[in-house]
Amino acid sequence: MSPKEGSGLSRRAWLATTSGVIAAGLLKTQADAVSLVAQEAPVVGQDHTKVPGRFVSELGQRAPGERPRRLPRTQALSSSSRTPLQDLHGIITPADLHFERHHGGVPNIIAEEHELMVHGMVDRPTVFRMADLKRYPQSSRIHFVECSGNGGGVYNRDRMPTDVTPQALDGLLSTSEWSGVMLSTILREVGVRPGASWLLAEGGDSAVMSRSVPLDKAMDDAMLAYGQNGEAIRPEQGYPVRLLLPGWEGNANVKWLRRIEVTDQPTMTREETSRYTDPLKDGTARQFSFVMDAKSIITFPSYPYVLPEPGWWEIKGLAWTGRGRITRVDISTDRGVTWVPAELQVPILSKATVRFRHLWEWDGRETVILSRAVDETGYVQPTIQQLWEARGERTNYHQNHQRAWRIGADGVVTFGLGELL
Ligand SMILES: Nc1nc2c(c(=O)[nH]1)N[C@H]1C(S)=C(S)[C@@H](COP(=O)(O)O)O[C@H]1N2
Ligand SMILES: [Mo]
Repeated sequence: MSPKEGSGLSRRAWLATTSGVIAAGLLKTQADAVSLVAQEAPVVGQDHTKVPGRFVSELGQRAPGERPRRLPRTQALSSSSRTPLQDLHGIITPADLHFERHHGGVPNIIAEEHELMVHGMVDRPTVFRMADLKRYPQSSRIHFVECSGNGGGVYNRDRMPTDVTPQALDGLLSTSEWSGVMLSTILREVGVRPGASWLLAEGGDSAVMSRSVPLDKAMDDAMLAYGQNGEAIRPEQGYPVRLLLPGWEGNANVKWLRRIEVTDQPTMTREETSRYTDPLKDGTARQFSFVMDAKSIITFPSYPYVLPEPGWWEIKGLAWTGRGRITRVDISTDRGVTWVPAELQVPILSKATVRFRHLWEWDGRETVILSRAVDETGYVQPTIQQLWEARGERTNYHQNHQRAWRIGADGVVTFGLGELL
């Protein structure tokens, strides 16, 4: 056997690492052989039972052919990058593919220098170092983080593009196993005074991003997270510690957390007055729209896939809700006229993404496919018309309406929302 002719891959490397050199006795040690193999990219057609494999390494690496990327990679202080939802399996986002949203860039914080001050309406104002936080009981929980701007901005009634990927549309969504200390533990430690009802969370980045959080949420399931998928939280996600508010809009999940002030009212920071309020159709705006409503997206088939032939295809996607568990995801393969429940893939966790799948026999005719999530409160993911009817068309935040993909008779898949207007 030999490498395929004209493959462009190194025939020399193949010869060097297999029969030629080994048979000639030129390789003296196993290490000689491995170093030769390890330096070369995969060779098409190579018989891997005939050459030694790589040795162990301190850090693992992706297969060279697998290149999922966060997109776009803009160079600006205020910027974002999106998770390639269509390339992932299961519900956990690899830490290096977790979406990013920074208002003032990523600070290079040295964990040993970092301090978290907790003060205000408390009995014992305290400065915590990371080593202090890690002495408290640890919790680990799987939760999504989603920017409330997710899904907005890509389209509106006048501009309905068709070349939109799941990543471009809803890639400001990621799920991790977060580890840290429950905020309630720390608040009990400092002793919250009677009359307190809110707190201010402040970030240690150049944006000094700050948000007000109701005390109820802080005492319920809020976490000071220092771990992400088993390792230290990444700098892009708030190293060494972030506020995690499960199910609440990404913005309130303050990264690089350096200060918590317990108060008896919201502080009305810039991020909750000029930003992160939702204009309504009557000219008013709703404020403190913290909870992320139920949502779902089909990630396969989606743009830019092309279905090569009619027949059985598995529709796959993700559903999530900030109100608890997803109880059902319905699929329509006929433009929203009829719906059938998809299968939900375990685990089905509270305030975490859930995988759904539905086996579909495509008859080869043009159609539009949609998904619709239902959560444990009975909330049903609305159509875009229902969303516009309730909230008007002037906000880019909390755009959780049903997503749609058009399947052409030629199998070409495109963003299909425009088909339904
Ligand atoms: N300190 C600080 N916290 C922050 C931000 C920021 O710019 N600075 N961005 C917020 C926004 S808008 C979102 S959507 C999430 C994004 O979290 P991620 O970058 O870990 O995905 O962090 C929030 N927390
Ligand atoms: Mo955000």
